[in-house]
Order: sequence, then structure tokens, then C-alpha cells
Amino acid sequence: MPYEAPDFYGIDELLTEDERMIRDAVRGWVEDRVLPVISEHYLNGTFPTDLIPEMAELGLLGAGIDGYGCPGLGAVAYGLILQELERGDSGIRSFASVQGSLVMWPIRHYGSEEQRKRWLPALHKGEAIGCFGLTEPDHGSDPGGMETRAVKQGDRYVLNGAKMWITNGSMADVAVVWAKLDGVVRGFLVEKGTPGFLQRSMGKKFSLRASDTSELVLQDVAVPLGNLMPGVEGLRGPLNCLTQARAGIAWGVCGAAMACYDEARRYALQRTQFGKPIGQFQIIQGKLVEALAEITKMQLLNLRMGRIKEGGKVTPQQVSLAKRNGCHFALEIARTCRQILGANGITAEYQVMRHMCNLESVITYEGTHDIHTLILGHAITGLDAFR
Ligand code: TGC
Ligand code: FAD
Repeated sequence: MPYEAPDFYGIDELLTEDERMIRDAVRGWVEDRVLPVISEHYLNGTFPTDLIPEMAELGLLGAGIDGYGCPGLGAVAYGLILQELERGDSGIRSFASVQGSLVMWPIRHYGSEEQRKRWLPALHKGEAIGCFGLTEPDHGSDPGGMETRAVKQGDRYVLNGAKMWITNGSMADVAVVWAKLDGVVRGFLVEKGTPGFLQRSMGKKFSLRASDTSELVLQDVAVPLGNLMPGVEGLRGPLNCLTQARAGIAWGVCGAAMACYDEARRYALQRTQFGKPIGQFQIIQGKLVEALAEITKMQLLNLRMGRIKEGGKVTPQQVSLAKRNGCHFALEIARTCRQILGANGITAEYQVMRHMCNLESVITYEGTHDIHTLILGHAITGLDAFR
């Protein structure tokens, strides 16, 4: 049976023809190329690197970036791409999010002309891979406390420090590394192979197994002065990138929830207990209805957020609300749908448990659920409860 994407409120009608076309193309690619291989990659803890050229060919890397050979799609079209990618696996969406929103976006907006010309076309074509190094072993929710330092020495900046939990970290040809220069947060481009720069994959994960999560160690790493991104100073630099990526996550987790719902609904129709399809029991119907209701709300929220973003007016707090809400309910839906599948739900024959485990990371990265609660609490009361 082909995938039946839930669209209870006819949201398709609110999309442009181009948006639907892009969404359907990615949906088909995920069906044909991601779903047949992703379970095996997940079990093996590997990222399907052979899919990178195909993602590039489809124009999915940095699809929202304008200029430098990139398509400059609107926020809704870009969001729909991420929704479909995460229907496949959060690791595939993470790869695209980091490349597009956390590497290409800062290079496009804060980079020098030379940096843009050097990296953006290559990153878009998948010829180069990027990562974003903000989190440190001792500074996750509080990136302002970062200890990584850059010091100017003649015609070089010398960086020292460590970054942890970095998506695409060991695969990356270029790392956007945030470090303090004279006490102020600045962004540097550090290339693979630079002496003193170690990119080490982190193992033993139960979540996001089909994704490269790595640590970056910087020991007297000397980069040319031209590797500093000149366009921004302070913590708002990385936080602005996070606003881009968090918006994409809100769309992505909706895709994961849609995948779980679709799988659980069809399972409930074919699985018989007590002489009836389990979908005929009220409790199972209740679970499916809750899932559909939350998916529908997510879809409407994302669409509205996307349209406001396209008008250039979205606030970081509006994005926080969508990221927080989406992750929370996607995880709830994945857990509920896994239960609907009974014992089968814990196997790699089905998607639900893989999505459920992935979503534990997604609700944690790019600001935990509670950090987004505090961001919103601050917005509505004016009172900072972080400290
Ligand atoms: P605070 O004093 O509030 O702000 C410092 C400066 O930043 C500005 N700002 C923002 N700018 C843009 N977007 C936002 N969302 C912003 N939030 C704050 C603020 O106006 C100020 O600017 P200026 O010019 O006045 O200096 O900073 P704080 O130290 O109190 O921290 C605030 C807090 C806790 C909200 C923030 O640090 C935070 O969001 N923490 C969570 C950390 C996080 O999300 N890390 C993500 C790491 S990357 C990642 O997880 C990638 S996973 C990718 C994948 O695989 O998909
Ligand atoms: P902590 O900050 O130590 O938080 C621990 C707990 O304390 C959380 O529940 C948190 O909500 C709570 N807490 C913290 N402060 C407060 C407070 N003030 N009030 C109430 N509760 C609080 N980072 C990158 O830079 N780049 C990446 O590409 C990247 N990819 C990632 C991929 C994966 C798979 C994962 C799991 C993480 C990734 N991260 C990345 C890191 C991620 O952003 C951090 O894990 C996240 O920001 C939380 O930081 P922490 O893990 O250090 O938790």
C-alpha cells in the first residue's frame, strides 16, 4: 500500500503548484532511495553517504539559499523538503539541515565574498560537506559560556578548544567553529586536515544512529585571517543560524510523526485480535485520532510560520514555539504509534521505534524542550528565568 500522507485539513490546497511538485519529488525519492536502506544503516550506525550526490542532484542542499548557484526556495518549499526527508529518517534531515541552515546560511549571511564563492557552490553540489561547532563538553544549553578561544598571531588566528555532539563532524570538509576572540563570539571556517584539527566520530548512540555525530578538537589550529566570517559578532551570530535550523526541525518532525501515524493506521487495519482488526477498538481509534489531531495542528503551525518567514517577519520566539511543540508531539505520536504495533513495533521491520529513538535527540538539540519553554516564558513575561 502506498504511503498516505495525512492531510485532514486540505493543506495541499494552500500550497503553490511548485511547492507541491517539490514536496512530491522528495517524497518519491525518500520512498525509492531512503526507506529501502535506512534500517540497515541505523542498525549498523552508518550514514548513507552514497545518497549525498543524489540529494545534491535534487537540489536539496542549501535549497533555501539564494545566489551562488543555489535555488533560493521559499521557507515553505524548504520546510516541505525537510518534512519529507525526516519522514525517511531524522539523520537524513539533520544532514540537510546542518549543511543548509547551519553552514551555508552563515557563510551566505556572515561570510566574505571570497568565502561565499569558495564554499557555497561546492556545498550545494555536495562536493563539500559542512558542520557547525557550537556545543562544547561543558556548554550545551549555555553556549555563551564557551571556552574555545581564538587568538590573533600575525597573519593567522590560532584556535584552541573542543566541540562535542557535532552532526556531520567527522565527514566535514569545512567546520563553522564558534570561538571567542578578545572575549567576543566569532565564527571561523576550519578546514579538514588543518594541523591540530581532530574530527572524531562518537559511537555508542541509541538515537540518530544513521547520522555522523562527532567531536571536534582544536589544538593550536592556525587558520588564515581570511577564515574569520566578518559579518557578525556576538552570540546572536550562532543563534540566528539556529533560528533557521529550528524552523526546519519543526517541519522535519512533522514528517517523522506523519510516517509513524501512517504506519500505525495501516497496521491497525490489518492486525486482528479478538476476532477484529485492532483498529476497530475504541482505544486504538482514540490513539490514532490524537495523533492525527496533533499532526494537523503541526502542519497548520508550520505553514503559517513558513509564510510569515517568507514575509521576513518571523521572530525567533515564534520559531521556538513551533520547534518545541513539534518535537514534543512528534515524540508522543511516535511512542503511541509504537505501542499500536505491539511487539512488532520494537523491530527494525517497522519505522516507529527508529523515529521514536531519533526524536529523543531532536527534542534535545537546537535547544531542549525546556530551554524553548524559558525562551517563550521570557517573551511573554519579560523575565529571564535562565539564570
Ligand atoms: P542572550 O543574552 O539571550 O542573547 C545573546 C544575544 O543573542 C541574541 N539572541 C538571538 N538572536 C537570534 N536568534 C535567537 N534565537 C536569539 N536569542 C538571543 C540576543 O538578542 C543577544 O543579542 P545582542 O546583540 O544583544 O548581544 O543569550 P543567553 O546567553 O542568555 O542565552 C540564551 C539562550 C539560552 C536562549 C540560548 O543560548 C540558547 O538558545 N541555548 C540553546 C543552545 C542551542 O540551541 N544549541 C544548539 C547547538 S547546534 C545544534 O544543536 C545542531 S543539531 C543539528 C541537527 O543535527 O539537525
Ligand atoms: P545541558 O545544557 O547540560 O542540559 C541538561 C538538562 O538541563 C536539559 O534537560 C536542559 O533542558 C536542562 N537545563 C539546562 N539549563 C537549564 C535552565 N536554565 N533551566 C532549566 N533547565 C535547564 N551541537 C552543535 O553545536 N552542533 C551540532 O551539529 C549538534 N548536533 C547534535 C546532534 C545530536 C545527536 C545531539 C544529541 C546533540 C547535538 N548538538 C549539536 C548538541 C545539542 O545542541 C545539545 O545537546 C543541546 O543544546 C543541549 O545541551 P547539553 O546536551 O549540554 O545539555
